[in-house]
Amino acid sequence: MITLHGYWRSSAAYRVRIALNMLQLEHQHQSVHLVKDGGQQHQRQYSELNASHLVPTLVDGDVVLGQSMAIIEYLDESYGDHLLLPKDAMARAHVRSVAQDISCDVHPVNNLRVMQHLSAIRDFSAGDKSAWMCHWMDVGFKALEIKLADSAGDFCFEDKPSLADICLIPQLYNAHRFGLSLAPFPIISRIERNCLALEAFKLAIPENQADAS
Ligand SMILES: N[C@@H](CCC(=O)N[C@@H](CS)C(=O)NCC(=O)O)C(=O)O
Repeated sequence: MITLHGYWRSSAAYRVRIALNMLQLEHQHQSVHLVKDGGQQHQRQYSELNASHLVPTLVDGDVVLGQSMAIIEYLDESYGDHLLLPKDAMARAHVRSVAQDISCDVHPVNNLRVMQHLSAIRDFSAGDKSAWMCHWMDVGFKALEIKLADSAGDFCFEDKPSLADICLIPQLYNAHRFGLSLAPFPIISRIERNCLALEAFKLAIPENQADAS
């Protein structure tokens, strides 16, 4: 049985949940509460699985894997026959390019540990944190809206959901959570509506997870 160690509000874990659902893989969840007890990601039980102290971690038999993008590609290649990433090298590179606009350029600067460090060294208030996060999401979405004008249909790439959509939707969840207006992003908003109409995406919504509080 595949086990996903994650947290309901983790956008990186949210990506993997969508992928597991799209691939229709039987799996179970193990909650790692990122705030309780000083952050369970720092406890030995979990850090022995993931030396980075970050969720998610996937356990599939002998395979123990961190990093959501690596996990999703592993699942897709092992079980999905390239359902989530195109077989064609150029098309695959374009999907990865959009996915990495979010996973490499937006998400890391808004991570919990970055926010905690800013609070520690600069006395960031809750309002400062929201403004910081919205700034980086806005920068990322502005670029994405332009890129997607060339590629999007119902989804980021034509009419088939891919790794790009899997990264976009959790980032949009954070945008709503922290109050970023999506009005300037009609293409992104259309893709969001289409993704959230799909069962695989609906099941993965943070509030639908057992550890949601
Ligand atoms: N690049 C990693 C990022 C993982 C990551 O940043 N996870 C966050 C939650 S979305 C986390 O565990 N944060 C805990 C912390 O900052 O202490 C991935 O894609 O898996």
